[in-house]
Amino acid sequence: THRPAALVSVPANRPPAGDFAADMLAALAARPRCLSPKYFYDEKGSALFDQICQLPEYYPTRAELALLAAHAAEIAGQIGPDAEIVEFGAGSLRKIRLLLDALDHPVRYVPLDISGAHLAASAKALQRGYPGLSVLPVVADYTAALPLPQKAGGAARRVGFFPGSTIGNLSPAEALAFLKQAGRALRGGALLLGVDLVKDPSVLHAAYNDAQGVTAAFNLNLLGRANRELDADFDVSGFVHSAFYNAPLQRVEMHLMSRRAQRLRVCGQSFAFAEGETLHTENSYKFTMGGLRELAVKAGFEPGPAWTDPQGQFCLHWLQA
Ligand code: AVJ
Repeated sequence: THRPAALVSVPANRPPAGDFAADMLAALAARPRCLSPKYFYDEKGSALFDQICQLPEYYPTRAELALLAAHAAEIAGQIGPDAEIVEFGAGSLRKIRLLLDALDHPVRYVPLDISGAHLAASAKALQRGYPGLSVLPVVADYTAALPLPQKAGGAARRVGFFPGSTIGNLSPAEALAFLKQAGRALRGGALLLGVDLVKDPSVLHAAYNDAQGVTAAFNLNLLGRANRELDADFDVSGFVHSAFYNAPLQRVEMHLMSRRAQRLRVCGQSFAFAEGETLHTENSYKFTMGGLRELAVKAGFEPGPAWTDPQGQFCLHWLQA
């Protein structure tokens, strides 16, 4: 395919929404104590997450990459020529390469991510490999609002890519609201959505309790981040990583559990933790094929083909917007 000469890459320059200090104070004052997982992703957290994706126990990344590699041509056929691709929660931009390599003349790629420095570096590296593609990184909390630029001139359609089962971080109500919003932004195009599937709880448990302790470090980094960025004095060794599958709610929960009764200060305010008390840091919802399609229909999409592996670990859904 012939690509135009190198187009300009606009640097990531929008401040991410969200207020770590205010949200942490609110979480500590609430019962139960619960904080959004978006605060995991400072530079250190983003690097730890990339390490999680390489862990032997953490199957979702490998399963999804294998699906993308196996079905790239078919997916590219669904996307069609001259498309603009918008990726939500783009991270290190590994998965998109499999799609870009299969696509017929993609016009523009717009990765959205909350982690600014990480996104800028990844976008720069991607741009080097695809000199003819316009790459426009946008730093954004896409769960709060979708600050999408106008569709690129010359783009036949706009297709969203939301891989990694990141949608599993949202409650069912939030996921529905996000999908409705994404559907409006992508109308006339489609969303390629990757979701982790309900499976044997022991497999899920291992994926979030890896032997090397990387997931524990990722979870505990939230307290380190608070100490670095907020006026906080968490004793990181006074908390332990706790992750388990909540079967009735179809989700893995991650918590930081206090090892002992302790007091700490954040932004001049004092808080107490009892022994065993937790800060709930993440939900990771798991889906069934039917459940996801039902959710997509509710949000106004028309489900198309879905690609899954023989073990039923992970699923990529094509949803017409
Ligand atoms: C990026 C939200 C999809 O839920 O599996 C990995 C984050 N947390 N290990 C997930 C995560 C602990 C991940 N998502």
